[in-house]
Amino acid sequence: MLKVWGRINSSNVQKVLWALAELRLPYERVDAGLAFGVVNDPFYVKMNPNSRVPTIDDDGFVLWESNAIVRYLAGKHGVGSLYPNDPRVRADSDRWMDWTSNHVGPSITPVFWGLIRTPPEKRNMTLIEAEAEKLGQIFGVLEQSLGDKAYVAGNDFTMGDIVVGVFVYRWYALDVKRPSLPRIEAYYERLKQRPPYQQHIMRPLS
Ligand SMILES: N[C@@H](CCC(=O)N[C@@H](CS)C(=O)NCC(=O)O)C(=O)O
Repeated sequence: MLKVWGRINSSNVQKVLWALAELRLPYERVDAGLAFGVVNDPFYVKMNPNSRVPTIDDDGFVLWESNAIVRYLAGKHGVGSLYPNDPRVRADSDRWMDWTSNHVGPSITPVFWGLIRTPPEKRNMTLIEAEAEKLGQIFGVLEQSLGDKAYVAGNDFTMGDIVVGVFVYRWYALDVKRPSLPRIEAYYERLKQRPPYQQHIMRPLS
């Protein structure tokens, strides 16, 4: 059975768990990372020399990098749904995955760590507020692109929505100033209707 290593409060692990749930695939999960340790154990480093989560083992095929894992699972089990048949729609979906890594991730990480994993007296509020403001501008790009589409790559839910959706939840769950972005708000409401999103993503931040 497919095995996943990673703690459930990691955004990168959550992407994988959400994809597995959308695809209705059975799996076994092992807690790893931060307080759970494991990531520096020799057997783990052999699988994932970055000592990060998530890692999967699919019948002997070991893979790390959450976006690559989502693409792999979608390509193996979700052709025509999570993994669009049309190369252009697929590339569009894929592009939003890279967009989160290159644009959203670098700004949301210091905000998340500052507000959720740093005691109030040690928080660098100047940095947190500056990055939160940048996030408003970054999500403005998604707002414009959504137009009248229901999802990032069109009117169907695809793999790109999994990766973007994890960060949309975090952005709304963090206590920061946000500009009004009605298309993203409607998109977020749409995602909230999905049971796998409720189960794996809409969790208290920790
Ligand atoms: N680019 C990697 C990043 C992996 C990563 O940094 N994961 C974090 C959790 S979100 C981690 O392993 N942190 C250290 C730990 O949990 O011990 C991916 O997308 O899988």
